[in-house]
Amino acid sequence: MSFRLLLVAPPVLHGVGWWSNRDAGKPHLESLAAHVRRLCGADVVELDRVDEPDLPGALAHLDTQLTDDVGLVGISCWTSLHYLGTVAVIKHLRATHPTLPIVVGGHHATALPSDFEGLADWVVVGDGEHALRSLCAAPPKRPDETVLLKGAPITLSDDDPMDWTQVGVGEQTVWLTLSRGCPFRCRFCLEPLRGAASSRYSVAHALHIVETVVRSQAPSSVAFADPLFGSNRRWTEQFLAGLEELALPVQFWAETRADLVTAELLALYRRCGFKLDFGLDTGSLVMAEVMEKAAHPERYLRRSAEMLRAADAEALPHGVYLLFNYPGETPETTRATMDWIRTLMPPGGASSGWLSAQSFFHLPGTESFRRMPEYAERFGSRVHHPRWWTLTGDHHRLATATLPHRDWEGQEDAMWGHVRWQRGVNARWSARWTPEVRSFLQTFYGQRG
Ligand code: B12
Ligand code: SF4
Repeated sequence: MSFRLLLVAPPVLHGVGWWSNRDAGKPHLESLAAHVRRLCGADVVELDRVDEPDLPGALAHLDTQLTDDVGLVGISCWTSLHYLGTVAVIKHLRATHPTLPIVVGGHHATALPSDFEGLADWVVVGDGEHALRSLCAAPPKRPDETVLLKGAPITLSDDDPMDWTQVGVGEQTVWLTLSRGCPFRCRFCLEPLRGAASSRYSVAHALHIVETVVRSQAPSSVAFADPLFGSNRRWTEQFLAGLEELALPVQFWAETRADLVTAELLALYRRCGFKLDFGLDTGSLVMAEVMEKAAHPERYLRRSAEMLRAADAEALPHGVYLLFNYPGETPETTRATMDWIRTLMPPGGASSGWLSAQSFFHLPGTESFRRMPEYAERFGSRVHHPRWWTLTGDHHRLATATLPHRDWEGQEDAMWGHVRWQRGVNARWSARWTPEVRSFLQTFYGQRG
């Protein structure tokens, strides 16, 4: 093997609360490494969780990995929170190893490749597997200027190059991606604009992957990093039926939509040992339409309410995710969502849910990012820090500093009323958890620290 590729997860420099859960795995880097291993050596370096959280500590750790055989460094600007860490790593490498070629990829790089102009040698837009393979075919040389590489979408097939006995080694939670792509077009999400192809492993291969990972690594949980788990009903039913038969001694986690499930599926998810998170986002008909949550917002909310009640009746541990303050949100739509949530829990019923209410953040690569000028005109929306990822400071505070609608002017503090409201809802919901649900969630969160 002529050279080695280092795939670097850069430090997250201003994530504060946003990045508090450092339990995110690296299925993206594991997939990239597996796809080039026949051409060169490939290793993953995680600077987002080195012992020293400070930048000098992270760079010192990187230096220990930079042996003479390293011929290419790939940096994953996976989210916009990674931007300043990516720039810091590039500058460090340029100062210490000026001839070493650098390629950058990831969701932020895909959304704004121009952010790396004059910094990286190559910027990969989209899925990185094919583009990286072409770069690694021979030891790469630095080009004169930054070159944009359009990554061809990856299609998952059962003939995959992954060594599943090696993914997430030593992790309590192993992250697995069994499908790519999503058929929906929610405007706050980056998936619809990045042009990923829709593909998935066959049910038999997916079950083989999960079984191999669990038997070889004995994790306490398996989390699915699919953009939208359960987007294909038939596949999901067959996969869960197979998983139930395997009776593996782990807990599972996935993110899906309430309008995609059925009461039978919810029961199957529970019997398999899942905690399921539902990206509901809003209970307001107006906002469901603005966010483009579904082609028929009324049907979306009706179906979601039925299924969230069914999840409680089934005692399936689950999370309900809301996104307040998306452009167009008014005090009325906020109240509509809160009223809608109240209808989920009739007096005296049992619960197995937990509510997570977030405030909209401005993310490059999304339809909402593209539409800001339109929202400004239509709703009077404003984004106070349009390039927050380039600023130093609390990134969560900077990215969420927006005015969703002119109706909030003069009462901006009230926009954050959902934080206190959420606490009250969770106190009521958790008081109604059964002992089984409580014990499941204690184990689930206990593992994550
Ligand atoms: C699953 C997931 C998570 C999981 C973690 C998954 C994991 N890796 O462990 C959880 C739920 C923890 C999570 C959290 C967050 N997430 Co998230 N997440 C996703 C999701 C749905 C799938 C990611 C995934 O694993 N895909 C499959 C893997 C195999 O590939 P991939 O990530 O797509 O990477 C490919 C390319 O980006 C490229 N690539 C990546 N790195 C590199 C490097 C090089 C050198 C090259 C050449 C190419 C390349 O090639 C890869 C392989 O094809 C994406 C949306 C999506 N559709 O992708 C959002 C997404 C990445 N998340 C996002 C965000 C913002 C977050 C949070 C900050 C959100 C929050 N509310 O707190 C947190 C971060 C906190 C944390 N501690 O991680 C945004 C990023 C957008 C942006 N501009 O920043 C996305 C795009 C969702 C969105 N809103 O649109 N997330
Ligand atoms: S938020 Fe979920 S359902 Fe909506 S487009 Fe993104 S991945 Fe698909």
